[in-house]
Parts: sequence; C-alpha cells; structure tokens
Amino acid sequence: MADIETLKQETRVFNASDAFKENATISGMDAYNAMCADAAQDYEGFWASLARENLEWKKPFTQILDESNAPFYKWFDDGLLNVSYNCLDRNLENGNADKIAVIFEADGGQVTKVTYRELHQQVCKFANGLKSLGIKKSDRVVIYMPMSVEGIVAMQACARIGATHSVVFGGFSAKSLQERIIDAGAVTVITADQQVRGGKHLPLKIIVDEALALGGCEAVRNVIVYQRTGADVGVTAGRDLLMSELVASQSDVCEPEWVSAEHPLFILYTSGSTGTPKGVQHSSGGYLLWAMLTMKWTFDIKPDDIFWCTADIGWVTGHTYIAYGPLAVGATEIVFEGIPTFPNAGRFWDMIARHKATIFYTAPTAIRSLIKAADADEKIHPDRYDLSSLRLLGSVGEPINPEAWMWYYKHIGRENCPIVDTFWQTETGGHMITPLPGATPMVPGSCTLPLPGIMAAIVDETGADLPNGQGGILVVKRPWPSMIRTIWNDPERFKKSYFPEELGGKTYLAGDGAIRSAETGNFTITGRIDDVLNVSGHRMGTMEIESALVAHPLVAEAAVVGKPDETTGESICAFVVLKRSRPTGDEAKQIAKELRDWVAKEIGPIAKPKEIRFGDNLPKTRSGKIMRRLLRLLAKGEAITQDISTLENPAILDQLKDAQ
Ligand code: 6R9
Repeated sequence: MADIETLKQETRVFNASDAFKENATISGMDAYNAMCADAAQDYEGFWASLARENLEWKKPFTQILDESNAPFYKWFDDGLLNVSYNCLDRNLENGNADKIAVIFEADGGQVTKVTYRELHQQVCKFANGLKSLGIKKSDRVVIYMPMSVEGIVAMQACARIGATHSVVFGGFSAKSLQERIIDAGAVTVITADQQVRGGKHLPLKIIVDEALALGGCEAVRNVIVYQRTGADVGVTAGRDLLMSELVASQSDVCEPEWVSAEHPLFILYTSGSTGTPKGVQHSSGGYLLWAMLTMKWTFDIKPDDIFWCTADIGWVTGHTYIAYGPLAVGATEIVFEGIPTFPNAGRFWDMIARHKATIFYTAPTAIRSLIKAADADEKIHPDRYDLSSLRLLGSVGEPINPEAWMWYYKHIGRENCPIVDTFWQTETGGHMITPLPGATPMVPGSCTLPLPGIMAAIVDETGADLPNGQGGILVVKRPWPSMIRTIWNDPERFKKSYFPEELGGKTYLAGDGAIRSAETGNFTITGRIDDVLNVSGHRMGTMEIESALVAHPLVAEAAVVGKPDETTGESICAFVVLKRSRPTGDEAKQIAKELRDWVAKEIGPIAKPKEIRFGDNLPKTRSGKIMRRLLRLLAKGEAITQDISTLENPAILDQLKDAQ
C-alpha cells in the first residue's frame, strides 16, 4: 500500500477523452466551476432548483433549508413526495415501462431480466401485502436478504407505504441482527430461506429465528420469507409467511403514501468509534435528490447505459447506487447475487462482456484481489475478455492505492475510461468528493474535488482552516440535502459524533483525515482519525470487536488495532490477555481459532481478527491506559523507537512482538 508520502508525490494526471468530454453531462472544468459559483452565490436557490427539476412532488415545497434547530437540519420539509413513485411510476409515464430495469444474475449464472413495468407490479403487490399485515407509515421493517430482485422490491415496497426500512447485511450474526431489530423497534423482518454465494447455500431465515429467540424483539409480529432455494427452514405458525403467498392475491395497484421530504426513508447501522453501531437515519427527498444528482454528475448516466454497482444492498453503496439511484434515473442496472471469484476470478470480466456493462463501480479491495488472481492465472486475466462496452469506472469504500488505480485504468478501462474515485460515507448518503468524469483531471489515489455545493474543507482540532499541503481533519461546512438526519434513538450521540462543540457545533465532522494538494487543491483521504477500521471496505469499530472478545469466558482483556494489508486495505489484529496463563504453540493456535469463531458468532465473519497475539498483559501507561499507538507499531512489525517512558510494563512489548 502506498503511504501518504508517496501519494503526495503522485504527479500522473489523466483526462477523459475528448469524445467522452463532449458528451458528458458536466463537460469541462468551466462547467464545474460555474456550478460551484452558482452554489456559492445562492446556496439554497441552487439546491431548490435541482430539487424541482429532478424530483416529482405531490405537493411542492416552499421551505428549502431549515437551520432553526441545527444541527438537525431539514430540507424541503413541507414538500410531499414518494420515493418509490419517483423511482417506478415515473418511468412508466415517461416511456420506460418496457425498458429493462434490472438484469439479475444469480450465483450459478441464471439471468433474469425485469422491466420497469414488472418491477412496479412486484413492488405494488408486495406493498399491498405489507399493508395487509397492518404495516403502516413510520413502522420499521428490518430486511435481511441476499442480493436479489426481491431485496430491492422489499426496500421499494417499504418506501411506497412510508415504512422505514433497515437493511442488515446478510453476513451479520444473529446477535448483531437482534441488536438492530431491537434498536430499530422493527415490527417485521423480511428475509430469505437461504442465500447462495460461491456455490454454497448459507442460512438466513434460521439466523432470523435465532435472533428473535435471543429475546427483546417482541415488537416483531411477522417474518416474511422469500424462497430463494426452497430449503426447509421451518415455519413458526402465526408469525412466518412466504413472500410468494403474501403477494399471490394482492392487487398490483398501490397508491403511494405521500410523505414529507424529511420522512425517514431508512435507517442503516454503521460502526462508530465507541459503543454499539449507530442507526444512521436518512430522509426521503434530500436523499433521493442526491442519489439522482450523483447518478447524473458522477456516473454521467445516459439512457443506453448498463450500470453495474457490485456492492451489497446491506451497505449504503447498495442503497444509493442499486436500490434507489439507478431506478430514479430510469437506468438499466446489473444486480449480482454471487462473489467475484466464483466459478473463477474472471467472473466480473465475463459478466461485463456478456451484459455489455458500460459503467462499472466496485471497491479497491475487489480490484486488489482480482489483480492477484489475474497474476496467478493467465486464463482469467481481464485482457482476455471483451471489455469494450465499458466507458466509465468507479471506486468506493476505501482509499485506492495508485498501483491498483493504474491496473484498473489499464486492464479494465483499457486507458479509455475515466475512473471516479468516490469518497463518501453511510452518513453522507451519496458521493461527496469525486472527479466528474468529463471535467476533472484525475490523479491516481486522489478523490480530487468536492461536488458542486459541497463545502468540504480541512481544519485543525480547533476548527481553524489549514492551508493546502497540510494534512488535517476533513469537515463539511454547510449542510447538504442527503446528509444524515440523526442517529436513530440517540440525537445526543448524533451531535457529539458529527457536530462536536469543539468545531462550533455546525460543522460536519467526517471522521477522516485528508490533505489537499498545494498545486491542484485535490483532496486525498489519509484514513480514519477515530477507532474505526476499514477492512475490505467494511467499516468496523475496534470497540465492537474488543467487546465481542471480552465476552468470551477465557478472555480478560483485549485491544484491537488495524494493520495495513495489501489486499483488504486493513486487517484486524487483536492483542488478547486470557484469564489463565498465556498460551503458546499449538495451544495458542487452538485458542486463537476458538476466539475467531466466537467473534464471527458475536458480530459476523467480517469481524474475525486475522491475527491474534497473546500476552500476560497489554502495554499500558501508568494511569492504566492501553497504548494503542504501540500496538499499531507492533502489529505492523515495526521497531519501537519512540519514547516509552510512560509505559508501565515495557517487557510486555517483547511478548507481543510476534504473531502466533
Ligand atoms: C460509501 C462507504 C465510509 C468510510 C469513509 C472513509 C472510507 C470511502 C473512500 C474512502 C478513501 C474513498 N472511504 N470511500 N476512503 N477514498 N473513495 O464506503 O461508506 O461504509 O460508511 O465507509 O470509508 O474512511 O469514512 P461507509
């Protein structure tokens, strides 16, 4: 992985071809600068006209931005609309009824195509089904589903009736699912019997049963099961229903529930630096506006495009760039059930060629692992596939190192596709800092410039602006339409986490460090400034993993740090003190395995520590604080040259030096 010093010295610059530029929605830097100037001159007017042009309102808004209760900002609050209407009905009215909305490819390769008309029907039927169960506006519905058309239908159906969904990634454990069901106060869980990934059938419904059995989920009246594999997963009478039976007798007409632009469309849980995951609450109007604008600005979406975002609907990228954005702009999108390495690591390239994808959006971690795979096996090297349909590439989830960028550019884009390195977060709802493909000169490893109207800046701990060339804290100085509205059930934590008093209480704190180039003003993200890890683009709090470890009967104390990893960006390294004597050799290996499995059960397999090291103690200051900066160095295998005079027990460092 390139470090920040190498990134700062990155001098390569790439531009879109003239042909791309000419046809681009935002063409050339003058156009970009003009939009930024418009936003700066009349901030509210800028967003208001975009919201009028892009969204269809049942009742137009008269208020634009309401800052009276900052930082609980409101946008377009008195306007009424429906997100599902904007994504589906609108396409039936404007000539897209028979256009393919979704090309679904199953793990095993079966392809199903769904038109806008069919998707609309499915959503209306399911929405009526939900209503028949008594689910109504503002109820919360947890969705624990595989990548599927039905998953998108479930989300859209909730939006149609004004229920707030909370999608939980299918890799989370029963315990994580239970915590989210309880926090959201869900009345229904929508799931599938099983999910199919890499040829394996994995449980979903059984995990829902386990989650509900853990207790505290009494608000859940029903579990709706989409039959993906038809496996026998048991039925709890009076509670469980098959999705197919629920929709069978439903009408395909469902009047949308018209809601305020501020109505919570969804809650999505994400990791913070402390405590339990935070339920990030998003709006309807501002959020959908952003999904549409970024489809147009960043992805330059055109009617003939075949758009493919490889994310899972369990993450925010799958919300904005699978479930909502592509549909709201009437695009055709690919939805993929499986994994990039099955049946072999050429799957993505094969799918691009077969479906003639034009825009491809994935994560650096996938790119890095596919580079490795291509190096190891000539037969699945992307050069062997016809990728000529591609015209634009995107990256999301973590910093992309310049070498991976160059490989992506050369071997996937064939030096003919701009790459948009999109920086954003669950909390921001959509892209924030990213090249505009027909305008911004691209620099490998840099997310370049903020979108028009996004007042991103780099400041020090007191909130004072830093000059370009000096690294600091990334903030956004003005509210924007798709920003997080609050943390569900915890407005105080919302204020503390994102609008801290030290920065004046009105500046959004992203939680990332960044630096701007002295020459170009380009932003480069330098990584999280809090205790959040990014493993394969998945966000995880070190505290969450530590709590899971100490919940194991053998563990006395645990500290978790991130370690740079060539493929996954970061990997999890846990330092553990047991209640018994420090294990070594085979016994250490055995206990380490047991702890890994334990964490997988507590949180999910994505949170398994790659490395576990045992000590008699952890390095602590005399006041008893764990010295994490030393643990980070130990994890990296670097020599400790800093002052360790405040360290209570220096001998411990030797013990923790080596992985077991
Ligand atoms: C969309 C998404 C957010 C965190 C964010 C940052 C990292 C995302 C990035 C990036 C550098 C990019 N991140 N995109 N870092 N360059 N293009 O990933 O949301 O899961 O909430 O993660 O991911 O650290 O703060 P989320």
